[in-house]
Amino acid sequence: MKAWNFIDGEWKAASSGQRASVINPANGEVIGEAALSTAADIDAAVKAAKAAQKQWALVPAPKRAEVLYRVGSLLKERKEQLARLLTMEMGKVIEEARGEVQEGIDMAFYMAGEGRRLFGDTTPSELKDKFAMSVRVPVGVVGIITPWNFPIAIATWKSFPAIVAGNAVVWKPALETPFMARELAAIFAEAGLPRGVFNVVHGDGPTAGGALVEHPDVPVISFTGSNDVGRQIAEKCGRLLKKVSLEMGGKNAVIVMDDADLTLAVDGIIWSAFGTSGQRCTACSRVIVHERVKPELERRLLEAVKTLTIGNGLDETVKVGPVIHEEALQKIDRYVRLGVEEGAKLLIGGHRLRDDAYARGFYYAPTIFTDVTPSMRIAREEIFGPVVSILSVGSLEEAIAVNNSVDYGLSSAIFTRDVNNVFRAMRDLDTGIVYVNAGTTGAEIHLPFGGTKGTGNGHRDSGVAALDVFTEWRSIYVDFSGKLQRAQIDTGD
Ligand code: UN1
Repeated sequence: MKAWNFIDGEWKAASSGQRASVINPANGEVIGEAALSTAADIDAAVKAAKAAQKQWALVPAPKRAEVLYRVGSLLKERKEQLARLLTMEMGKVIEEARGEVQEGIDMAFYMAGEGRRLFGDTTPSELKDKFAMSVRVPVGVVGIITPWNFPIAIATWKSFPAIVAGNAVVWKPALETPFMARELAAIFAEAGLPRGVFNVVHGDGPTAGGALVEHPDVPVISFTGSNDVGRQIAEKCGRLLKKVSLEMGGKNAVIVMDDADLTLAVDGIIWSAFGTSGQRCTACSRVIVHERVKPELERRLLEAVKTLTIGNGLDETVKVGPVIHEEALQKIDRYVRLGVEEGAKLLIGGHRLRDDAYARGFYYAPTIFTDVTPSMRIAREEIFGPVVSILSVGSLEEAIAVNNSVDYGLSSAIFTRDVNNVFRAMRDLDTGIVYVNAGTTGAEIHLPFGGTKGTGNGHRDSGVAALDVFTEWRSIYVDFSGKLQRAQIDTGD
């Protein structure tokens, strides 16, 4: 399999001729190769996008939306095939891969609806015979940079609103997962999107991503990935006065109060901590439990972890797949060693899986630490693997304070049956997403997705909020009085 660039409606190898191997994390096999592009390829894509965007912006938005409806239908038709390919390049279990493709389908139909909305405001003017309104206008060429953990869903959160709003896109997907990008580009072409409106350039972050960020004809960058890279992008965009939307890490917690339904809490924790092998920015990596139920919760979590089947995600019975690559395995393992050094107690896991069945893939045992304190690094830093830390507290106030004490603010969850606890948590948890009696993952596409503090920079993906990233507001005043009327002065006072 090959994943070449998609520029101006054509498949092209990188201009340098370079390519990178794509590895299936479940078994270490090379499944194909992707173009390893340079600034020249980015430039070609931006040129094509810039030319195409001018025409695309003139297509009525409801017509633009018709392309998205067709994209949604094609994604739906190919859901199973896409899900299998997704599992092969990324490793997540097939059921989750289907869910991820579904997220793209949902986004297509939802954003297509925006073709007939894209609402602005009309508002009275302070002057006679004058009309005032605000409308959304496209920004031009949008640069999108996405991670490997959601190779298609995150791209849909960003490209669909950009395209329905009349922009053209240059997308630099993660090099680990180029095939979902290839499939999405092919679907756009089949759905009748004019050439040049959606372009894909594969490559590594510093070279291809860097060139996209720096390109003078790309006024907006939308990035999902690590905090470190996000900061570098923000610095560059700040210097270039570009609009930049950043969606970065999380250190998401599930709070379990002493009145919680523990069976439900365990289900929520296991799903959100070990689903996608913990490689979601929304993954639960902390459990903040009321001390009265701590022993019982630990006992039940241990029991539940032992039932998790680990292996190749294409096997329907497997619940936890591999992590993305060797480097990720080593990072996870370093954090686990650090947790032990810091004095946390390892309840279960804490090692990579090396038996025959796992030998060639990248597998880490689901890991639980307990007696973790809020100042330990394993309780503060994003590990991005199947590792969860249990911290105990004596009250709701303390639980909320511990939740809020980290540098991130993406998602949080509380299990309780007390309505007062619920409303306090809804008010005081400092995260962009709050769940009540559910784990920390599972955001739906029609709500804003993003977080506070180190998780982002105030923008949101998905939902109508995403349109704010990909449009400028234009305020328009129409004076039909036939004379000069000066605002704030000729108001007749
Ligand atoms: C991510 O991990 O970057 O809420 C996205 C969720 C998914 C999206 C996660 N719908 O867990």
